Amino acid sequence: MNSSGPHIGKARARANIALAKYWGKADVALNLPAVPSISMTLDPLTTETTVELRADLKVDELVMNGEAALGGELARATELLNRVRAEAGTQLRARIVTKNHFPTASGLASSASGFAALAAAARKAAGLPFDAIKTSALARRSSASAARSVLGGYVELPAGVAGDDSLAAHSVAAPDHWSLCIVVAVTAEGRKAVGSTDGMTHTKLSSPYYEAWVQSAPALADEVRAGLLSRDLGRLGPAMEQSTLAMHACALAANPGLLYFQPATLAAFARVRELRAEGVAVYATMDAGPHVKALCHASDASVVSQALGRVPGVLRTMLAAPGAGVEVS
Ligand code: 2P0
Repeated sequence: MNSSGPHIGKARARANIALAKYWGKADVALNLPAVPSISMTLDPLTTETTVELRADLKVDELVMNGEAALGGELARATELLNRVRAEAGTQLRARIVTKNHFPTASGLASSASGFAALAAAARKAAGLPFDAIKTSALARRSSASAARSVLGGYVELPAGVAGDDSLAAHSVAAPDHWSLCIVVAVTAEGRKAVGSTDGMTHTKLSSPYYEAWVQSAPALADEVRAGLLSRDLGRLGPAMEQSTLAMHACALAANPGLLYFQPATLAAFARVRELRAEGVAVYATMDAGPHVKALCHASDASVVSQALGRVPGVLRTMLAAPGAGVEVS
């Protein structure tokens, strides 16, 4: 890396929703997923991150949403920076300032947009040229879903092969390929009880259904991809619902079982199926939390949003559309 001049990188990345779910790791040390996943990158849920490499710092510093972060969050950022420093040949420590522009408790994780933005900003600060594959692989080591947020539109992260640290996400289709919408039905406030990484480890160790999930997930991802490419919601939607429910069935069967549902979760899921019976093309998905995310055509978004907003226990709804990949400046 050139020692002169300011070493600053800025990046903006968006959250994503998995249409075919990732759950379980093929290699814990390299954070490689055991199954392929396919997602939609989401507007307007963005994270903006600035990384400044400075000679006057002894340790990395992290400011998240205006507050100094320490402990595990800082350690995860330092791990990513250490990989960038090794590639760029620098010892400089970093000051990281990151801000989430998410609606309060949106029900969508910020780790995907956060690590995608950090990976891109850190590489830029270190003078490394933009490279979507390397940025995605770097983000994936920190959080596998973050590999997908590096790219815009519809994105796939294949299953990993133990020992192969090069795994990165790739584009399935651009944001304007299809104007789908995600309606998030927020059903609870606050942080989830069991984080995704711990939940996946626990599931692998104790669920009798884990191997069945890993065996069945690729065919579901194939259906999701085929439905996406042919713009066939009647094909994509059922495969997405099955992927969600199979992932949760696998986690529910762990010992003790991982129960991410709240009563309002099931009520909202049921409402989505009722809407479908009434003729609206809408399908439900969930992540490792209690919120329901409904996938529909953009033209049906207000009908779906109003219906889900009236479900008892749904606190509010929020809309998201296909968004761009990481932007570096
Ligand atoms: C997904 N989730 O495909 C799945 C569906 C949650 C449920 O990716 O351990 O934060 O950091 O790689 O990426 C959330 O897991 O997990 C996730 P790590 P990550 O979106």
